[in-house]
Amino acid sequence: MRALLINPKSSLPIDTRTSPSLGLAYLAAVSEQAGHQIRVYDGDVEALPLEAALREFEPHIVGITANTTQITAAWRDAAIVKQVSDTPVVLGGPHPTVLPDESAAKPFVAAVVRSEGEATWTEILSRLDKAELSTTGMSWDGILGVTFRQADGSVVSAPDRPPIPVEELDAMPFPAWHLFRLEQYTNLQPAVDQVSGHSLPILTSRGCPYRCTYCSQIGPRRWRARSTASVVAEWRWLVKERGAVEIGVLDDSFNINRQRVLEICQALLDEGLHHVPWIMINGIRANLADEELLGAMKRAGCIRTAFGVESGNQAILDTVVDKHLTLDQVRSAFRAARAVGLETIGFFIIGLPGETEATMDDTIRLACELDPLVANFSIATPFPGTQMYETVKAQGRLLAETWDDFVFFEGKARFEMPGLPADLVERKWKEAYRRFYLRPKRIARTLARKETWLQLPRTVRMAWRTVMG
Ligand code: B12
Repeated sequence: MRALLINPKSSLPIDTRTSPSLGLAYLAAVSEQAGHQIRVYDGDVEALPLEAALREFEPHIVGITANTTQITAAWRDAAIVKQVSDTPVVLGGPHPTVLPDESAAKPFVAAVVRSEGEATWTEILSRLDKAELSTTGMSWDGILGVTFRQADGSVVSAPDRPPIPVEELDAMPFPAWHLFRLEQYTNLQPAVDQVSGHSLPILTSRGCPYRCTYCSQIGPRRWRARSTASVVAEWRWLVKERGAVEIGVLDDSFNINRQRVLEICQALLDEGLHHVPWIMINGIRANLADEELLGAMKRAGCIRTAFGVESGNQAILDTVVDKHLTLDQVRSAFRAARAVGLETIGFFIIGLPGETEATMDDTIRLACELDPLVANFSIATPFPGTQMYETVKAQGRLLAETWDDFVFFEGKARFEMPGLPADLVERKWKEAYRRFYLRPKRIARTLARKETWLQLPRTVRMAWRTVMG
């Protein structure tokens, strides 16, 4: 059967062409393995309008991925599918996972797939095949992990599908990058890297044992890791077969098992793959990083690591973020990264529930003290599926009016709490960027990097928007 997988066009004020969707690449790979024909339509890079792609490919089913900022666009695309034909549309990804009923109730959505989608999606394709490609002859009943609308209009959810068992992760096919127009993407961190060639992501483990309050809980808590052999086989394939000149590790928590990281690094060295630079897209745990581990990463080709610091105030980290991290651990991880010559990115959040001007100042001061290559300050955004969302709904006031407003790049606070007005947060967020990036030492460092000059138009545009906007 023919299935079309869509990443809806983003309306964010950032470049979302940094990375092709790994979720869709996995869904495409398992569908192809099951004998289906797949077309991937990434709205961010496609030249062809969706209607034309639908007429050209004539899919029997359409799957759309969406996080919160994409959900309105996903509904728009689903409605377009319905205008063109009667093809069933299935939604999946973080937003439908945390709020499945909302999407399943839409007349243009046939079903929602919650959480990890590979097995559920292939089961849907196989049922549709058996029903001779007609949803009227097909039952959604009993497909684990699915939420759908019944004939009487009520929405029901089948029980959750158990996560892919750890021992089966290695058997997964590699992501189907051949279905993506890879030349249309930038690279994974275009603000700081100048890469000519494909820069591709890899997922070496799934899940996260921590439960930080700002993070959407879209999957099981249990951390499941692929074996070193499987990770390195994909790494080799990305470099040798898919032409990757840079690799970005996308794991939520890459360094939960120290021994595994050391083994992966040793294997990359043994295979001569350390000549291809790699970076961490998500923060690794600072409490589990030391000089030995970071040194091994550096020797294995890692050029840059990120750390989720979030706040410079210990009480906020403990009681608001539930981060299980001390500021001493943060300082020591950054020191260790510097000692082994790794570049760093620090992720910080401004305006968490319970913050005051003083705690936000602590965060800005800590960022300046740690002095990473990139300090990324987000305005706290209560995405659905997070504990922060529940806290704000119970004790504060959401200012976002639509799901499209759930972005922090525009310098707008999306909620207020008693004692934490939006204008204070917005002011501190701008101040954070100004105080961090406009230090003389910092300006000198930025000017000394060749990438700054190669990326000049982009850097000026971003700096202008942040500082003046
Ligand atoms: C990489 C990444 C990005 C990249 C996106 C690259 C890309 N094109 O995918 C960038 C940096 C651009 C990004 C940006 C943002 N991101 Co982001 N990102 C991630 C991250 C770290 C990994 C995503 C990933 O590849 N996962 C691995 C794949 C295998 O999983 P997956 O995509 O979820 O897909 C699986 C299932 O969801 C499901 N599935 C997904 N789609 C579909 C579709 C169908 C039909 C079916 C059946 C199943 C299905 O099956 C897949 C395979 O198991 C996640 C964290 C995480 N753990 O997922 C956050 C995450 C997705 N991001 C998040 C957020 C909030 C954002 C931003 C909104 C941030 C902001 N403030 O603006 C922006 C929005 C960007 C946009 N396009 O609109 C949240 C989403 C929360 C929510 N409620 O929506 C997450 C979950 C982080 C978190 N835990 O809070 N992000």
